[in-house]
Amino acid sequence: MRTQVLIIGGGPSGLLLSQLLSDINIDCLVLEKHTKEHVLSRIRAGVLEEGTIKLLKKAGIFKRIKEEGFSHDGIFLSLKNRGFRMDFKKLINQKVTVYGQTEVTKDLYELREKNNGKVFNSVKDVKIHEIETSSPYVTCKIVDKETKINADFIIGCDGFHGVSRNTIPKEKIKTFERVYPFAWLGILSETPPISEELIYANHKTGFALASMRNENLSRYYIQTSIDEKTNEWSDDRFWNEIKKRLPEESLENLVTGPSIEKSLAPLRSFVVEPMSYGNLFLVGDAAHIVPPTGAKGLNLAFSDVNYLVETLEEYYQEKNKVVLSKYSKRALNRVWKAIRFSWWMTVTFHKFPNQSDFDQKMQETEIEYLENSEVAQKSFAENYVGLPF
Ligand code: RFL
Ligand code: PHB
Repeated sequence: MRTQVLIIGGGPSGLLLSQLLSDINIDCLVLEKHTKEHVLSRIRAGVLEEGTIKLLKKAGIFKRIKEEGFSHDGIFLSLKNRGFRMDFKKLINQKVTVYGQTEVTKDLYELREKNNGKVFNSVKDVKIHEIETSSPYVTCKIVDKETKINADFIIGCDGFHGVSRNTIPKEKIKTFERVYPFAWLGILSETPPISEELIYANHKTGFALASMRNENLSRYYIQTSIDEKTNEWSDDRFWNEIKKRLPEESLENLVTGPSIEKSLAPLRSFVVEPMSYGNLFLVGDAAHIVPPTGAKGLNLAFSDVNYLVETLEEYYQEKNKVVLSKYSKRALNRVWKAIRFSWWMTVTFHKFPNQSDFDQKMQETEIEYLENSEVAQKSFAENYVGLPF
């Protein structure tokens, strides 16, 4: 088998990349380790930036986002059970859209199927070869049949635990990492959301986030220790804990009910530099991880996709390998800014083990400054709605 661009990973970034490349007549195929059902069972991101929406529109999947997504002009931040609103529309005339990653991925799968895109699921033993040469290839098992696929380029869209990044010799890349000493316990519940907009809360017992998927589907998270077991968190225990952390004035709107999903996510900041090696390019979580506090991971994966499509388009027009080095530079420039914002949100809103009184005061002062300074709010808003790409 042969293709121009071989994409490893059929998550949101792999699927979007394959659609946008097909749209400009670059031949590509996607190899995904899991079944489509498994990929669509993962509950992850909820907030889409304007740039992401523009890119999804360009790819041709806006209908359902427009009908079912929610435009949010602001968010609430809360300190010591008292909330205040950040009005993005008033501050910078921008908004975000609440529409789940699961739905984005479903829309992308449907579009690839409609356009006869080549997406292979349940592909095992993906191995990358000869990325330093001009004839890289991948070997894998497609429905238990050993397969070799030659390509011009191999793209790692295979997430943090994929194979692509680890194919690059250690001495050719530098990694930057911070692992946070806590996790997020998230639940999905078929109850109306507590608030029309998201609430991010700093509380002495830990961070809490109230988010949503639709009028009757709420998504809540609380900070817990990393070694927590989800089966030790009954729904009652979760609701009691989150009630302590959210703003007091919102609690009268809290509708509790059984959870339909419960999961624990560790928090980490991670970047690999550069984001390419030879004819291998890394995209999204394969190259960088942000803690979910800033709602940036999926959006960042999609801005990588945008830069890579532009780079590959230029390459195939000009057949000049020099243009390929632009991708990593352009992507990293934006990645580091999202890493900074997500790190800042994380260290400002979470309780650290043995946090000193001084550190506590710094968190409180950061949030109070934000509440009272329009300049600080504008800077926050610019980052939260997403820097342009
Ligand atoms: P994904 O989604 O991990 O997809 C990678 C795909 O590659 C496949 N794969 C392989 N395929 C073939 N061979 C192999 N050897 C393979 N190894 C892996 C996997 O099966 C998978 O299908 O990476 P991608 O596409 O880069 O997308 C990144 C996003 O998923 C991620 O950044 C976001 O979910 C992060 N995130 C959020 N991002 C936002 O922009 N806004 C949010 O509000 C937000 N909230 C979140 C989040 C992530 C969370 N968790 C669970 C980490 C909230 C949470 C709780
Ligand atoms: C979500 O709805 O899952 C969500 C929203 C905002 C975040 C993280 C996750 O910052």
